[in-house]
Amino acid sequence: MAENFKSSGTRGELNAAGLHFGIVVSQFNSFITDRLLAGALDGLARAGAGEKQIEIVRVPGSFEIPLAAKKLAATGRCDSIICIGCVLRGETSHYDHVASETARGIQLAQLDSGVPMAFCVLTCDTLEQAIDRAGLKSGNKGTEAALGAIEMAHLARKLAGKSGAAPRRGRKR
Ligand code: INI
Repeated sequence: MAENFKSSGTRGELNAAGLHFGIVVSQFNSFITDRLLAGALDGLARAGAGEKQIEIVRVPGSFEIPLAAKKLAATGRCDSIICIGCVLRGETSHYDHVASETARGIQLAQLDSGVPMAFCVLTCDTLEQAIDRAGLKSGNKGTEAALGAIEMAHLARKLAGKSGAAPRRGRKR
C-alpha cells in the first residue's frame, strides 16, 4: 500500500544552482568544527555551489550559533543556513546547558525566520565519537548537513509557492 505513494509528495532537489548559503561555525573545539566545515563546503561544491554562493560566519562557541544564525537569516541573503558546532561532555552539567540551548535556539531561529537551518552540532561523550562523525568511521556530518540544507532550500521555496531559485532580498548578483 505504502509503495503506491513512494513517487508522490513534494521534495527539494539536490542542486545548489542559484542558491545562497550561510554557514555559522563555532570556533570552540575547532579541531572538529574545521573538519565539519570542510565537509559542508565539499557537499555544497559537489552540488554545484561556487564560492560566491557561500558566506561563513564564525562564532566563539556553539551557544552563540543561534543568535548569529538568526541575524544572518534576517539579512535576507540566505536560502538556507548550516549551523556547525561540537559540544563535548565534560565533568559538570555545562555540556547539557550548551547542547540543549544550542539545539533549541537553532530551532527557534529557523521557525522565527522561515529560513531553513541545518543542525550540524555534534553532541558527543568523547572526542573519539566526534572524530568519527567529522570525516572518519561515521562519515562527515558537515557533508550530510550541506545536502539537507540544499534540499530544504528548494522545499521551502516550493512550499512558499515559488518555483526555482530566485534572488533573495539583499543578495548581491
Ligand atoms: N562550546 C562548544 O561549542 N562546545 C563545548 O563543548 C563547550 N563546552 O564544553 O564548554 C562550549 N562552551 C562555550 C559556549 O558555547 C559559549 O561560547 C560560552 O559559554 C560563552 O557564551
